[in-house]
Amino acid sequence: MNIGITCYPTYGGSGAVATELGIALAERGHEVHFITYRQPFRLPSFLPRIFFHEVDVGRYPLFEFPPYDLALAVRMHEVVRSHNLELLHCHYAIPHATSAWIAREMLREAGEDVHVITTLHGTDITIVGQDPSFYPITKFSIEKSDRITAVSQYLKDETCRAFGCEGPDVDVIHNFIDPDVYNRDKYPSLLKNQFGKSKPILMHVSNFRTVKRVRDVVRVFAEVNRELPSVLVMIGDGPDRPAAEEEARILGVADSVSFLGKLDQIAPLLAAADLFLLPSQSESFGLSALEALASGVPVIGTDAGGLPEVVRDGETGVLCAVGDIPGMAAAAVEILHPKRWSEMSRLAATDARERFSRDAIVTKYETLYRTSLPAQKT
Ligand code: GMT
Repeated sequence: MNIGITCYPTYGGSGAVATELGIALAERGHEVHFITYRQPFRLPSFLPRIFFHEVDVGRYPLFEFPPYDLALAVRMHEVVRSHNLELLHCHYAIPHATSAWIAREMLREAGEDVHVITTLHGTDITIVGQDPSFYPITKFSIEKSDRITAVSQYLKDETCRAFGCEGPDVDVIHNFIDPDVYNRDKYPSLLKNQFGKSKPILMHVSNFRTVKRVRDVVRVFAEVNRELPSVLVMIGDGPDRPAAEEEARILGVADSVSFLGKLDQIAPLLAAADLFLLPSQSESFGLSALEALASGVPVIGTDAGGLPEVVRDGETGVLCAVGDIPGMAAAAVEILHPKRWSEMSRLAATDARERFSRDAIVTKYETLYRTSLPAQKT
């Protein structure tokens, strides 16, 4: 198949999933065209059967807000025609699914067509999509897609609750990991060399948005550190990073907290972590938690959204109520007992591989494509 993929190309789980899906599809012989404003961050410079089409939003003095959505629709339309794409797979509804609808309408005017599949990832449904300024266009774009997938059962239910289920059925296709990449045994322990082997390493990876509650990460760490001297490694960047840094200073733990900023290769760092902290307000799936589990890192998180579908509470991690700092800290200390940690770490890596391995999940997308395309196109 010739497949177009549109995603947010910078940091974020939806871009990571879209890119890794594209890479896996190309490995299976499909031709994959990424259509977006920048080269996706997990895409290496060259891979066979993968192409990148940059969306350029020209500047014009009148455009205080350059219309990316329209430029994207025009590029989609052009790439579909010039590369005979059979389907456009949009990751994150806004504005990608809307642009795809425009591109498809333009094609239909000329008697041509393309299939539009939209994968819902999270705040496109739970926050931004429900904002009154976006709600009607989000609902419209979902209903106009040929097929919809959601990355968790929670997100599917939330989509039906908030937007109704009048559009196409929503298929749940969970996120996935490459078990060869997220493998604890594969990497030298760079962080242990830096911080010493005796102190447990707690880790958080995110884009530091409010929904991630990064202050809570530092608060949980401060309580753990009082009982069990440890270090906290914070990876990523975003609007709430200054708040997290301030919290570390206020709580007197700044010397034990390292903010590493945005990094592309997370697997070698996860391989050195002892615990992963994800105290999010809401998390449709929690790809970073899955990557941690696959790396043998138990997760302390919240029982919010789709996280309970990823973390087996009490077995591969512990999930507490949002904001329950003492509960999360107590669970962390308990898990860090060597015997308990070894059991959980082993189970986390096994469970992640059994339920969320790349091959099985990519096959689900492939099957979805094949069953949803008109017969002559498969
Ligand atoms: O929806 C977002 O806020 C952005 C998105 C992203 O690009 O990181 O995150 C969502 O999609 C990920 C990939 O499917 C999920 O693992 C994250 O849980 C989800 N984020 C939220 O629900 C907050």
